[in-house]
Formats: sequence, C-alpha cells, structure tokens
Amino acid sequence: MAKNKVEQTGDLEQSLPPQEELFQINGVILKKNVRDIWDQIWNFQAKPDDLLIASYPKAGTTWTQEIVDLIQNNGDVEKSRRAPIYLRQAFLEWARMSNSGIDQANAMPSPRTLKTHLPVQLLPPSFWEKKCKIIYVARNAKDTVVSYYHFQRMNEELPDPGSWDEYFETFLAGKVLWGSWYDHVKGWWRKKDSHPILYLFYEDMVKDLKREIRKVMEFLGKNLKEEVLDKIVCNTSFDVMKKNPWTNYTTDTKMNHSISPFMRKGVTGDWKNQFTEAQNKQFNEHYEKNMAETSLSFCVEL
Ligand code: PPS
Repeated sequence: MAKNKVEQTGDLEQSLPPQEELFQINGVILKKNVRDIWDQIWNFQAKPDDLLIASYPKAGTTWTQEIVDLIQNNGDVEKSRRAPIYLRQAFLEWARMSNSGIDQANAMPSPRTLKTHLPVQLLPPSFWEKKCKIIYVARNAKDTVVSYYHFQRMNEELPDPGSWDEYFETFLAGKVLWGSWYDHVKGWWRKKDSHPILYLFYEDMVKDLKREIRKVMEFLGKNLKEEVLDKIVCNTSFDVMKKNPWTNYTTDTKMNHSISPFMRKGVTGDWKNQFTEAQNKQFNEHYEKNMAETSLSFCVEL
C-alpha cells in the first residue's frame, strides 16, 4: 500500500468547534493531533514478538487488554496492578501535549503489547511485514454506538456528541472518530484469512468468558492451570474491573465519570434502552445493506 496521504477536509473543520479539531485520512476521521505524528505512526517499526490488540472503539478493548496482561503474568493480579492499563500497553495513535503512544511504545521493553483502534488499511505496514500476532475484538454495532455516545459525553478530549438523535445519524454516516464501524469490522474480518489474527466477539465474552480467555491463552502459546484461568475470569469480571483503578480509567483526568463512568454497564442489549422504535427500524435497514456481502454476523441480545 502506498504511503497514506494526509487529507484535510475543509467542510468538516468548519463545522467543528476549535477544541474538537479533527482531520480525515483516506476518509477516516482521526483527532488532529494525530496528524502531526502520522508519519511516525505509519513508519512505526513493529517487532516480530509484538502483540497488537485492535478494535473499533468501545468494543471491549480494555477488557481484552486486561485479560491479555493477566495471561502474560500467569494470573498474578499484583503484577497487573503495576500501572493503569494505558501505561502497560501503548496506544499507537494517541497523543497528548508532548506525549505520544509511539514514544511510549518505543520505550517499552520487548515483548510489547500494543493497542490500536485503526482500521485495517491504516495499520502501519511493519505489523504485516513482521507477522505480528493480532487480537481483534468486535462488538455489535447497536451496543457500540450507545457506548460510544456516552463515552464522547464524558471524555473531554473527544468531540461533544450532540444529542443522541444527532449522534445516531453521525454514527450511521461513519462520521465518528476512527471511521465507519462497518468498514472496520469487515476489513479486519477479511484480513484474518491471510494473517495471524484472533477475532473475538464481545458478546461471546459476556456469554462464556472462560472459553474466550482460553482461546486467548492458546493464541498466545501459553498453558495455564484451570485454577489460574478461574482467577483470571474472576479478575476480569465487570464488577472487579469497575472497581479496579488500573482498569476503570478513573486515573485519567480527561474523563468525567460523574457524567458517565468508563465502566458503564458492560452488557449486551443496552441499546434497547436508547434506541427509539423508528431508530431501530432505520438502523436495521442500514445494517442489512452494509452487511449484505459478508459472512460476519453479530448477536445483539443474549
Ligand atoms: S475504549 O475507550 O474504546 O478503549 O473502550 P473499550 O474498552 O473498547 O470499551 C468499553 C466498553 O467495554 C465495557 N467493558 C466491559 N464489559 C463487560 N465486562 C468487562 N469486564 C468490561 N470491561 C469493559 C465497558 O463497560 C464499556 O461498555 P459500556 O456498554 O459502555 O458499558
């Protein structure tokens, strides 16, 4: 793939207040501070023993990150409580003031575990060249949009989502940060046929967490005893992670948990409390069109 050209969209910029500066790259909206380091991101040098956790935002990234960290530490909870999750595993396309995920990743000892929300076509090519293992986690679109809406309300580094009705339309149009949900989940789904990608579903994790943890363990080439797996299940439950300051993002000063907690509900089917009947109909029609030619399927209620 040719080096990505950074494009700036005049219309988009005009419609956004200054603190919510965004830009587009190949049609995908990212935060403008990422543009300044885009060359560094694109040219990032992955190493063969890097593990990448990739996802569309709000798909269960933090959950997967904590599971991976506990597996890597053989279930040693104290070791996983050494720092907030965002310091244990660098977020590639993150930047704040003079700090960036790239600098953080470059300073990490190997083997490194990294996080990204980039769609497959924007992933730095070195991950493919070095054949890095990748875990992708996907969540059904309805719960994703609801979770994303509340996240944008509480995170002052992200654009104000506006009203729920407005956000619903923005999401369907793919005009949210990190782009279209459809393109993201389908793009990574296709890629798994030619690259070592473990494709997980949030809903499967809700249904049978131990089974999904075992899949991750096997993918990482580890063999942990049953009691260790049980301990990891317990420590990655929603209730434990919600109370754990190293996973609940209460250490991040840019998030206002009194508006909506990062660890909000942790369920499948919450969209029913947010969607109107008309929105559900509109969503279903849009979804059918956009998912017509993929073998990928999601569960929206358990
Ligand atoms: S982010 O900001 O994109 O990295 O967010 P991400 O971690 O991908 O997604 C946050 C949602 O995942 C839920 N979550 C969990 N659900 C069930 N069990 C566990 N252990 C768990 N950990 C995180 C979190 O509550 C967010 O979903 P919602 O629906 O908003 O509650």
